Amino acid sequence: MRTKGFLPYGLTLAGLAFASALSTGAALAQEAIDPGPSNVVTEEMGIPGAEVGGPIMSPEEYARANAIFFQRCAGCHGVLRKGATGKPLTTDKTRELGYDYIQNMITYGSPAGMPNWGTSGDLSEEEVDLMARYVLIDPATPPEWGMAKERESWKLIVPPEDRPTEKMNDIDLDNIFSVTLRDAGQVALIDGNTKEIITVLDTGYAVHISRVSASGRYLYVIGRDAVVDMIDLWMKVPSVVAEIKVGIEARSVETSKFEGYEDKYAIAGDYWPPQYTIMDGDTLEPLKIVSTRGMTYDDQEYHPEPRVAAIVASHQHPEFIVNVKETGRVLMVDYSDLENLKTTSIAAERFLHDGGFDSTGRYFLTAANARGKVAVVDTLEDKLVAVTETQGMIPHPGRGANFVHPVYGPVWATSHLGDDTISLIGTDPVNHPDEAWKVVQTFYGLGGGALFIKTHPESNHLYVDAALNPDAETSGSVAVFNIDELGTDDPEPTILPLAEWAGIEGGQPRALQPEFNKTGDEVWFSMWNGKDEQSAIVVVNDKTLELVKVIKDERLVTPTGKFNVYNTRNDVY
Ligand code: DHE
Repeated sequence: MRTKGFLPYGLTLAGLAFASALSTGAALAQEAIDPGPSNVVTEEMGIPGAEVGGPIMSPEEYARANAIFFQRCAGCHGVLRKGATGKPLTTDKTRELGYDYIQNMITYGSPAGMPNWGTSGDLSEEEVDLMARYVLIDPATPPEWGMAKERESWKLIVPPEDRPTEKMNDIDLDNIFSVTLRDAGQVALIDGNTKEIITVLDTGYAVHISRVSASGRYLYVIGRDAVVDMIDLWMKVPSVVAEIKVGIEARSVETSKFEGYEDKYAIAGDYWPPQYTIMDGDTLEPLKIVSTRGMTYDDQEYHPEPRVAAIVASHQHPEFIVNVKETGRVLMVDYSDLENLKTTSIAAERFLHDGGFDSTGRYFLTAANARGKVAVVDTLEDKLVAVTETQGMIPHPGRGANFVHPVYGPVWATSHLGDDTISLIGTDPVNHPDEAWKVVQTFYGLGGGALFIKTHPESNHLYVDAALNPDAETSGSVAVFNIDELGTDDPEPTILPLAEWAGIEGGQPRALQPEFNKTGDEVWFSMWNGKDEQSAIVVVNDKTLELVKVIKDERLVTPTGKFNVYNTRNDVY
């Protein structure tokens, strides 16, 4: 039995035999560990507290824990552990909770959205123990990443003049799915018609999202390690033509879509350092880096780590719409004059995360997930329109789902990470002014741990996953609602047991992120399993809700996000 409090092994700081060795922790750590795929951080950070006789772990352990923290935990809890989607893990909190509580939480997770890292097999018992000790130590601050480092990392693999002048393949580019192979550090491009893998490309680690240039020619992907890869879909076999590392931790990338600026710029947002980079859309040459550090929108206190979450490209102005999580600001970044950069800073809500447009492309709805709200921005007027309580715990829409409700007219839907609530928000201020920006209906999906919700203009179905639910049967299934039947009080979903259909044995394959094909008659799901387990993609007929195909291939390692080129390019969701 471990003691509650800071010293899990019942040791005193002064009594640690290896304490003196820790003052050289950084140097040792550099040599001793496998830095992992995303860990510039690990290489440059010493152990906080080492100089005063702590902490309670060896430099080797600390470096490993750092690697795991940046790969698994920092996204929700923050690099400085101040919390956002996940709870704060600063030592005033963790030492109060104590080792046992933390070890249990990491092992079993919670229905409120904390993954069951231990029982799912993602972390071994020994790694859970390591992480429980690690969060009892103060966080270290990782290094900065400015223009010199960005330029040094920039590789123009095929310059624009050496690229094809016309499409060199007969692939239906609009129906390609760009599929993240998370733990392999790759994306698979899958032909949406034949369902064959076209190619598998090396990218940054754990690509978070794929976005497509306005012309549909270039695909941009960003790894968790902030490596952006640009893929030319016109080549005989689509290939990476440029690459850059824009920081240390990142989640978002987007391209300029306004008329006259098609394919001209790309933008990437960092979690660490908190900043965004605007790049040349043809080459990824970095042009402008802007820090997001500053004052929170409400208390107006300085925040050292306001991370860039979702970015979308405005259809109304030459602007990128940049969510800054911790300050609660939506930045409308005008890219028409990069030298004299104009930015409208919209005070929205904390902690902004993901979101998407309404069906008209004018309004941007984005989750302030730790506050249970959705902020609505009018991208024509560049103004906040509403901040709406979603009535569920931790709204997590992905880009959300737009459809016409039988009673309330056009709505946008979000699911929730913290519980099974699905909330519909009215989006038509002209014909349904009483419902606009209000929650018009809530009903219930499969369980907590829902990450993504999706429909398509051609579909009469609304799909919701529960990918992070600790229960294997729940996380392996998806709930489908008939949109025509949403007029009733408590609509009942059809449950599709996708893990069973996929016929995967072993691990906990999680049904993740519904994504439609171009024509909207098929919907694809990732069956996301452990790195050493079998994963798959399951394709379902949207009209009949029957299985079309299970795509299995040994190259499909940990598939997560899937992005249909046409739907992503045109913001169809
Ligand atoms: Fe995501 C979207 C951040 C965990 C898969 N995720 C996003 C976006 C952000 C984000 C900011 C919106 C990008 C945009 O639109 O520009 N995600 C985070 C986190 O901070 C978080 C909570 C923790 C972390 O450590 O990363 C997190 N996300 C996950 C996962 O665990 C998922 C399931 C697998 C993974 O790769 O780590 C995951 N996130 C996705 C996917 C999208 C996404 C598939 C795009 C959904 C869409 O349909 O647009």
